[in-house]
Amino acid sequence: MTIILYDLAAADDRIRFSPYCWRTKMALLHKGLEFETIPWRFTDKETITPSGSTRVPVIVDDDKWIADSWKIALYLDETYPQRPLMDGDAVRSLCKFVNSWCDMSLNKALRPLALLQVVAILQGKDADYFRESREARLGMSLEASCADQSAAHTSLIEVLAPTERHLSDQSFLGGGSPNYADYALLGSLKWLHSLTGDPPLASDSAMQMWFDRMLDLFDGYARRAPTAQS
Ligand SMILES: N[C@@H](CCC(=O)N[C@@H](CS)C(=O)NCC(=O)O)C(=O)O
Repeated sequence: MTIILYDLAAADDRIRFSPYCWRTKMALLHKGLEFETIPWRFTDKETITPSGSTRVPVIVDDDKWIADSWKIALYLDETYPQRPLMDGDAVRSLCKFVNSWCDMSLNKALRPLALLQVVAILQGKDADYFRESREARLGMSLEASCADQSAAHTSLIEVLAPTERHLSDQSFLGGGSPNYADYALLGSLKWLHSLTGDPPLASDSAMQMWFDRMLDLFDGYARRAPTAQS
């Protein structure tokens, strides 16, 4: 049975830029499950009402609706134990930490590099909703929050210092092969990549080499996905 994934899209259906939906797509690919994505926009709330959520990713698997990228990852490992995303309690626990670090630290550092680019690829009521909701949350205009791009680049390098060190002598956060921690990290960087075509990583960095490896996975699925610049 094909799993349905509601996947955040720009005005152009082909541009899929949600960091959380990217986690879920990579997780589904890792498990080798068949899935179909449905383009979803910020104001399409009714279409995902059965999930009990107003946010994506949402999956529908055999009439079961599941929302939230972390809950979806747990559901997939429980329901389809082959090719685990998180093999055992200890790995699951560390992946949960990486997931929270991406949500709370990395995505925050990426925001000033991403928010204005998001408005630029939305249209009409979605662009209005995104601007109003984010400005209310930030307590300032998007322009003000994105004003200092140079400081934002410096913060991003600082936030990524631990992953740079971690990846300097191994291929993936998970070790010799990727696990859900890699997909959480990829999701965040793929957010910026989908918007700008280029996450700002130094070309000789361990992070850039890791990012290239991640884009190559699953026949280059994440590399082939169109960006707002392609
Ligand atoms: N904790 C959730 C976060 C999901 C989330 O924030 N999704 C965004 C898209 S990137 C969304 O649907 N936003 C809808 C809105 O802002 O109304 C997860 O991991 O799935």
